[in-house]
Amino acid sequence: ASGGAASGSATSPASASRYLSQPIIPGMYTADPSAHVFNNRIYLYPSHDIDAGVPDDDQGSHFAMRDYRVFSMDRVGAPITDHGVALDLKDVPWAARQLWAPDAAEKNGKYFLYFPAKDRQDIFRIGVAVSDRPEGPFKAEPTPIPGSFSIDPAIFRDGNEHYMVFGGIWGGQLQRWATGQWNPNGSNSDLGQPDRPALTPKFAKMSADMLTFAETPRDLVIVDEAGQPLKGGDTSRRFFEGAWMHKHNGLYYLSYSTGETHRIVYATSQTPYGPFTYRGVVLEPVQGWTTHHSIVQHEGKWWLFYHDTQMSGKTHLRNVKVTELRYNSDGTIQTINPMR
Ligand code: FUB
Repeated sequence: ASGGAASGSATSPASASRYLSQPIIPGMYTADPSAHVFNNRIYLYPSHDIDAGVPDDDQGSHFAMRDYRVFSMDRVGAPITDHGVALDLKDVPWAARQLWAPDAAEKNGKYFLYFPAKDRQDIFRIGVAVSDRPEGPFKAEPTPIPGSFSIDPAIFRDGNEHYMVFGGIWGGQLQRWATGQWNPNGSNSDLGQPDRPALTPKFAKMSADMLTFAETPRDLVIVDEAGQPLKGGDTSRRFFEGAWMHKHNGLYYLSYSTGETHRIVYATSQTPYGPFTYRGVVLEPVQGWTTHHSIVQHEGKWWLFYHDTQMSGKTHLRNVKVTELRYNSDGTIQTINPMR
């Protein structure tokens, strides 16, 4: 995430447009909504935004969240249950600050909450916490997932296997891991090589117990229509943060935020490991700097959960929304305009 100097650059004036959807969680600020269906109920695992008084910068320091809450609903449009605090920063032994976008998974009746946080060296790692119930509370493992780094974990289930896609550039620090090792003197933005292949989301199969990676994370390469990797300078299409994977009609879809160009875009592949071919825009810019989504199927329809800043007008105080996602018969996704 960023949202410092560029804060507000994607903001469409509310007076000029009508919002497509309204906030679904009143009374508090929530963002980065990861939705899953467990026991035929939709569970939401968002970030819980607060005003921590941290000044804006281009590393997203003002996103200084301290806990996670879980929400659920029978179906989209039904009343939403707030299950309260599911995990608190003070109960994560290794984490120092900034609980960013989480996700969750179920396996064999156990529920796993995956979350990024900065450790005491100010390096983003990804942790896991476990519960017997989808709403938690979750108990954090004592250390981050070994070999984890950067932000925005999203769990994709394919048959009996679970995979994690993760990563984010700029404040998400992915560029500092370009060699496979942490570079403390690395860039605050990207590789600074606009004509070279862009950084990619990372992807790893999870271990049988869901607590570690079963393999070294791999690159999810995203290519253009000519089969060439998207370049670092292709800022309207290249990966920035907030990746999500889903499967529709046997095709794998990788969707993500383009960061400073404020779009959710997508690419498709015949395999979860890619390469993924860029296909188009899922969601045009929302109000606010960040944009982050998830896609879930429930009761025969597909839903896009996302956020904007309608309730606050402030880039770090966001609110979750949902709208229907539609596919064309050729598998392409119909682009959604959040301000219509
Ligand atoms: O919520 C903090 C960060 O903002 C998330 O991790 C990013 O995806 C962006 O939404």
